Amino acid sequence: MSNPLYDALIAPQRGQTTVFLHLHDGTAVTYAEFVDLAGRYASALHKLGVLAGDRVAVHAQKSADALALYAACLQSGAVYLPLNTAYTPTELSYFIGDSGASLFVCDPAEVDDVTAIANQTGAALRTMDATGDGSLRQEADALPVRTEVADRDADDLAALLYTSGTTGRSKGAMLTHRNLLSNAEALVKIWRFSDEDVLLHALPIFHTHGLFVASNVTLLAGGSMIWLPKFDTDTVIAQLPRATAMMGVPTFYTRLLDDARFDRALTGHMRVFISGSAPLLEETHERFEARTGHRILERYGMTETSMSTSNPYEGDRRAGTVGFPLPGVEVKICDPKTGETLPTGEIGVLEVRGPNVFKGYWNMPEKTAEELREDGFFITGDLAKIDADGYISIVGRGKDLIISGGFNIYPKEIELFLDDLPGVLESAVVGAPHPDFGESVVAVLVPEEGAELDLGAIEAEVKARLAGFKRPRHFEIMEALPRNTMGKVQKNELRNRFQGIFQTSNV
Ligand code: MCA
Ligand code: AMP
Repeated sequence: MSNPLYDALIAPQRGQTTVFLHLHDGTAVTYAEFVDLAGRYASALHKLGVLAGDRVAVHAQKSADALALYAACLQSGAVYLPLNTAYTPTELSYFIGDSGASLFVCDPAEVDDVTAIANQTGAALRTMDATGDGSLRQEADALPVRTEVADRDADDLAALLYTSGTTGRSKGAMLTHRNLLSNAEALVKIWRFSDEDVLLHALPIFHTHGLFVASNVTLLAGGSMIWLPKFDTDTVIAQLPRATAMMGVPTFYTRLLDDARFDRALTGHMRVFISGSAPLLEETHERFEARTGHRILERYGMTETSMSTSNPYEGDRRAGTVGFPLPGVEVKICDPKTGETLPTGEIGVLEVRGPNVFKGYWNMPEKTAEELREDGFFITGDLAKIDADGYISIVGRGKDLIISGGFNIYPKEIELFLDDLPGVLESAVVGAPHPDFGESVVAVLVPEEGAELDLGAIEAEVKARLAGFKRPRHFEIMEALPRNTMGKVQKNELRNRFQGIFQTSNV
C-alpha cells in the first residue's frame, strides 16, 4: 500500500509536537494537530461517500482547516480542486459541472447562491468559513481521526487546477502525485529548505504558488509557516522578524519596497526571498538589493508544470532571467510554427518535459494533444531565450494572457462576456502596464449601430458576474476595432495606444 504524497508530506509528521502553522491570531497548530485534523476531515469525506478519484471542489477562505482538507483529500485519494475565492456563482457553476465534483465545499455566506449549482450537478454541499468553521468541520469534529490511507499510484491524480484558456473556456489541469512530489523534492533541494525554516505565507492557497510551491515544500522539509489570510503590508512587516523565508508575486515585493520600514535591518536575518507567477522587473530586483542587500531568487512555472526553472540558490541570481531548469526537467526553445529546436540565443516558444509535467486537461483530449506533444514536451506558450551561460529569460507571451498581481486573466473570456451584453457589437480586451499589479485590464467596446452604451450598467454587470481581479479598470468606446487586411484585430495597436493609461490615473 502506498500513497506518494501522503507518505512523503503528511505521514512523517504524525505525532510531531513541533509547530507547523503560526496563525495570525497568535495561536499555533502543531504537526500532530494538523495530521489529526486532516484525519478527521478524511473521516468526514469517507462518511460522505467520497471515494478515491472523486473530485472535492473547495471555494473557501484560507485557513488551517482549508489546508487540512487538502491533506485529507490526499489521505482519501480524492482529487483536490481549489477555486479562486473571488469567483462568482456564474464562474463556479462551470467548474463544479465540468469537474463532476462529488463534494463542493463553499463559504457559508454563499450557500443560497450556490445551492442550485450543487443540486444541478449532484454534488454534496458543505460549508467552511474563514476560521475553518462550518458544516464540514461540525461533521468532522464528531468523528474519530481516520488512520486509513488510500492506496494511490504515482500516476493517479492528486489535484485538478483550472487554468483559463485562450478560447475562453477554462481547462482543468490534471496533476498527479508524481508531478507534485517530484517538484516539491526538487525545490526543497535547490532552495535548501529544512525543518528550521519558517516561511512567511501570505499567498492564496487556490493556486500552484501558495498551495504546492509554498505548502508542499514546507511540509516536505518539516518546516513551519506564518499562515496569513492574505497579503497585507503592515502584517508582513510585523511578521518578518519571525520568518526565515518568503515567497511572493512581484506585487508583494513592490508593495514592500513602497514602505520605508522595509529595509536592511528588518530583513537582515532572512535566508531567502523567492518571486514568481509574473515577471519581476529588473528595476524591482535592483531596488530590492539596494534596499535590503538581498537578491530576490526568481523562478518560473505554470499550473500545468508546477515549477520548471529557477535561479540558483548559490551563484548569480540574474535579474530578468528565471535561471536554469530544475533537476530532472528538460527545456528547449522552439520555432512556434515548425516546433524545431532553435539555436542558443534565439527567441522561441519554451517547451518543458519532466516528471513535473501534468497528465493532460480534464475531459479535453484535443486540447491536451494540442499542447502536450507525444514525446512528453509541453508547449508553454511563453516566449523565451537561453543565453550562452544557460540562463533562461521569459521575454514575452505567445498566448493572449494578462497577468495582474499574479492572477491570470484571459482576454477571450472577458471579450465573450462583454460581447453578450446588450448594445455591444464587439469588444477587445488588452493588458496595459500597471504600477501595482504589473498589468491590468483595458476593455474596448464597439456599440451596435444606434446603441448608446451605459458604462455604469456594464461595469455593474461585470462586477456581479466576473471575479473582481478580472474587472477592466479602463473602458473605452470606439467606433470600430483596428483590424489588419485579414480582418484580425490588431491588439498590438491597442496595447500601444493604452500603454500609459494606468501610469497616471489612480485605478
Ligand atoms: C485583488 N484585486 C485585484 C487583484 N487582487 N485586481 C487585479 N489584480 C489582482 N491580482 C482587486 C479586488 O477584486 C478588489 O477590487 C480590490 O483589488 C481589492 O481586493 P483585495 O483582495 O483587498 O486585494 P489585495 O489584497 O490588494 O490583493 C492583491 C494581491 C493578491 C495581494 C496582489 O491579488 C494576491 O495575493 N495575488 C497573488 C496571486 C497568486 O498567488 N498567483 C499565483 C498563481 P474591487 O475593489 O473592484 O472589489 S500560480 C501561478 O501563476 C504559477 C503556477 C506560478 O508560477 O506561480
Ligand atoms: P498559470 O497559468 O497561473 O499557471 O500562470 C503561468 C504563467 O505565469 C506562465 O505561463 C508565465 O507566463 C507566467 N510566469 C510565471 N512565473 C513567471 C516568471 N518568473 N516570469 C515571467 N512569467 C512568469
